[in-house]
Amino acid sequence: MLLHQFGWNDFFESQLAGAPAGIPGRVASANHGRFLVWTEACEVDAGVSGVLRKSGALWPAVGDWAILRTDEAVIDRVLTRKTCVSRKQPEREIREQVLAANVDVLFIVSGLDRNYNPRRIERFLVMANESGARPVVLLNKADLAPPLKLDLAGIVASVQQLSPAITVLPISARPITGSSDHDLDALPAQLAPGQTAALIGSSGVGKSTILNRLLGDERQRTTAVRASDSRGRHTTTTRQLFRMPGGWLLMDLPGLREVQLWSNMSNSEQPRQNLEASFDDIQALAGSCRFRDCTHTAEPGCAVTAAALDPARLANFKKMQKELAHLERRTNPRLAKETRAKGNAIEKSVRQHPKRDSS
Ligand SMILES: Nc1nc2c(ncn2[C@@H]2O[C@H](COP(=O)(O)OP(=O)(O)OP(=O)(O)O)[C@@H](O)[C@H]2O)c(=O)[nH]1
Ligand SMILES: [Mg+2]
Ligand SMILES: [Zn+2]
Repeated sequence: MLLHQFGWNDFFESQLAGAPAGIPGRVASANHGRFLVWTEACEVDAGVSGVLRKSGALWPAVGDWAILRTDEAVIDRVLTRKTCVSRKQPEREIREQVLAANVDVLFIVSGLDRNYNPRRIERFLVMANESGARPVVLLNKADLAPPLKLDLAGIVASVQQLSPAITVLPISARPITGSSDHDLDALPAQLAPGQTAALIGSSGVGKSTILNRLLGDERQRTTAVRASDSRGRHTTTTRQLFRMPGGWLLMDLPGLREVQLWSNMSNSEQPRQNLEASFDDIQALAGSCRFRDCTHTAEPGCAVTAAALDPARLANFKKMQKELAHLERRTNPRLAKETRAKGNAIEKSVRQHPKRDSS
């Protein structure tokens, strides 16, 4: 019964059939190879079994469902994830870093101060799309709109335009005296009991302040941003899951300096399709490109390059496209070979087709 309050459902239950006995629990925080796991009976500080360590099977991440030994605080197995928020590790090494597992709603938090950057929001939307979680953009610090003379309605509309299907909420984690405008009530309304959300964004955008306000308790430390450029101080340093009033779960994450994309290269078409799916306007135009697998770079008859898109948005799309192509070549040599062959075929086809326009 209690497990459902931590987000347990049929998707995870079905993975127990035929498996050796163990105790399921949710990973609530991680610290240097030790994991705080919530089980039905208690909170356990657990390690990871030697077999799991060596096997290369799923390594526990915050939000995961883990199977513990019945007689020892040891994780033997991590259940298949429903969703997974990942990025490429910031170092040169080409590796996935899982930021949050089994998240239903990804709160993409942006400050309305000098942190605001639509290109970064676009990048987070691609990340959300890749993860399987539903993105909700939170434009925090709405209380600063009047003193900063911001056109709040205009900003909300322009973020909404980035992807018409998403939810965009202007909020203020600092209560505005004498007003209930932009309060945080809209957040719990995005989740059903047992569902999980995570707060993602740069340092200083107010993720921990939002969590504290919703909890009604100063559980997480917060620090003022630098006045000159609104940059945060990287106050939160561990990923941690919290149980919220109303029965949903919320994960606070450390602020991200870099958001390099990660993609599971199970299918060579997939990363490109996922990227296009976060750019509705580009996706709609791509259908009219002469080549079905047009990369919208230098192909003739490309409807995307011919359209009057915001140049900054198109440049951001192309930057991410390059990043994913690079990742693909580095992680899958077979795909790299296929890509080369496809490139040769396109070149041949271009040579055979007389140019119909000058794009
Ligand atoms: N004016 C205003 N300030 C806010 C609001 N929300 C948060 N802040 C302030 O912004 C600063 C940074 O807030 P944090 O909650 O520490 O930011 P964070 O996103 O958790 O930062 P990291 O943990 O470093 O990633 C604090 O001084 C907060 O009081 C808001 O709605 N309005
Ligand atoms: Mg924080
Ligand atoms: Zn094209």
